[in-house]
Formats: sequence, C-alpha cells, structure tokens
Amino acid sequence: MSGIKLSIVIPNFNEKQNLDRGVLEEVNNYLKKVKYDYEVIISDDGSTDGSREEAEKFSRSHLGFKVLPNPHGGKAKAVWAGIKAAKGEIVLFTDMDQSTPLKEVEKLFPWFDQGYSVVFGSRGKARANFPWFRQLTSWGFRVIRGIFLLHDVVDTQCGFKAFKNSVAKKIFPMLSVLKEQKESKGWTVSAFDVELLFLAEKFGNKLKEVDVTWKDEDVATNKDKRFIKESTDMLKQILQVKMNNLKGMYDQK
Ligand SMILES: Nc1nc2c(ncn2[C@@H]2O[C@H](COP(=O)(O)OP(=O)(O)O)[C@@H](O)[C@H]2O)c(=O)[nH]1
Ligand SMILES: [Mg+2]
Repeated sequence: MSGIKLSIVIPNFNEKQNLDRGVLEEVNNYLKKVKYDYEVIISDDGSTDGSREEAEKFSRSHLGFKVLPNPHGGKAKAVWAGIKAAKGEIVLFTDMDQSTPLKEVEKLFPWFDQGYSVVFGSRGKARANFPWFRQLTSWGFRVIRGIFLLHDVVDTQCGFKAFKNSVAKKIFPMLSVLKEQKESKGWTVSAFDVELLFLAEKFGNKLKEVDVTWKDEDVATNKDKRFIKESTDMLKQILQVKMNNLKGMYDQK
C-alpha cells in the first residue's frame, strides 16, 4: 500500500488561461490543510499552448503534484492515463477550471465508508453561470438519456467523479472511446461519463450521486464548443451504449 488516500486526476488540454488564473494554487491551498496523503496527477492531453510546461513548473515546486504528458486523445484518454498511474485508495477526476472546487470532495468521502464504490458529483438542476441554451440542451440530454439508461441519475456529466481505485482500473478499459484507434483532433467531449456510470453499475458497484457546488469558473476563450453538435453526438453514443449492451458486447467471457 502506498499510504495515499486520494489521487486527484486533472486532465489538461490547453488550459493556459485557467492556469494563469491560479487554479493549481487553489488546489494546493486546499490540500495543504488536509490530514491525509494525496497526489495530484495532471494528465496532459497533448497541449500546445504552453500549459503543460506551466503545470510542470508548478509541479517541480509543489510536493505531491506531477504532470503526465500524453498525445492528444480527448478527455477520456487523458483521465485514463492518470488513473493508471494513480496510487491512492480513492481516485477523483476533476476539471482544470475548478468549477466544482476540490473542497467538495469532503461530501463524497463518507459514502465510500458506507459501501459505495463510485461516488460522483451532481450539479443539480439549476446551474449558476449556465447560459440558457446550455440549460436547454442539458435538460433535453437528461430526459432522453433517462429513457434509455441510468434512470435514477440526474446528472451524468459533472466532471467531478470519485472511484475506489480498483473499480476505476477495472471499468475504464471497457470504455468504447478508449478502444478507438483513430487520432483525435481539437476539443472532443464524448458521452464517456454515461458509459462509465453504466458499466460501473452493470458490474455490481454501488453508485451514489451527491450534490456539489458548481459554478462556471472557466475563463478559457479557446474552447470552441458546438453545443448542438456535441449534444447530438452524445445522443448517438447513448444509443450506442444501449445497443452494445443488448448485443452483449460488455459481457465478460
Ligand atoms: N473538452 C475537452 N476537454 C479536455 C480534452 N482533453 C482534456 N480535457 C480536459 O478535460 C476537462 C474538461 O473540462 P471543461 O472544458 O471545463 O468541460 P465542461 O465544463 O464540461 O465543458 C478540462 O480539464 C480539460 O482541460 C479534450 O479533448 N476536450
Ligand atoms: Mg468546465
């Protein structure tokens, strides 16, 4: 055993603007106060804006922080690279913009003692700083997803999810996006969160959704997010997960 209680995996793709705003200092200021051992793994996703170098510089002067360089492959691949390296009992992945501040992990911890092995943040229904068109697409996404999969989950997409280490290491490799060989370009989100929770539940893990604070703190202006296209892509992937399951693709031999 490493003695590390919490591994925090932060995927990083061209997050210079958030780094300049001091997100890593924020994370470190919180962690300085905790009484357990931790590690912060910044899993770089082929950044080209100098953010990897900036995170490396920060890591050299802050104990417990390290950067893992990876070729660009999208968020799921970057998170998985971080999880593979994680030594903590519990592994949390969270977004660089810290829209959910790391402190919220305190709300997740108690559930692990109650036999849950996947405990994830939920942004609730009304989200601060969330423009109306995102409210609308996320509502539509939730309604349709709930018809097909994960009926009891309100928010599958919150970027703040914690797992027992062994569970994360078992479930992640089953994700369809991680089996794709093709190179990713630009910003790619996917419904990997949906598949992740679906698989975790399918393989007998107890899932707990916990309300966390979420306020859009993202200052990045380089994220060209086409919400309509992303939402339709996500819907396709929800149907894909449903189909994969019906075809027995996730069943272990
Ligand atoms: N969207 C996106 N995020 C990535 C990618 N690779 C790594 N990431 C990281 O994954 C997290 C996504 O968070 P964010 O952009 O705030 O997503 P959102 O708030 O859900 O729209 C950030 O820490 C990104 O730096 C990628 O290819 N696309
Ligand atoms: Mg964000």
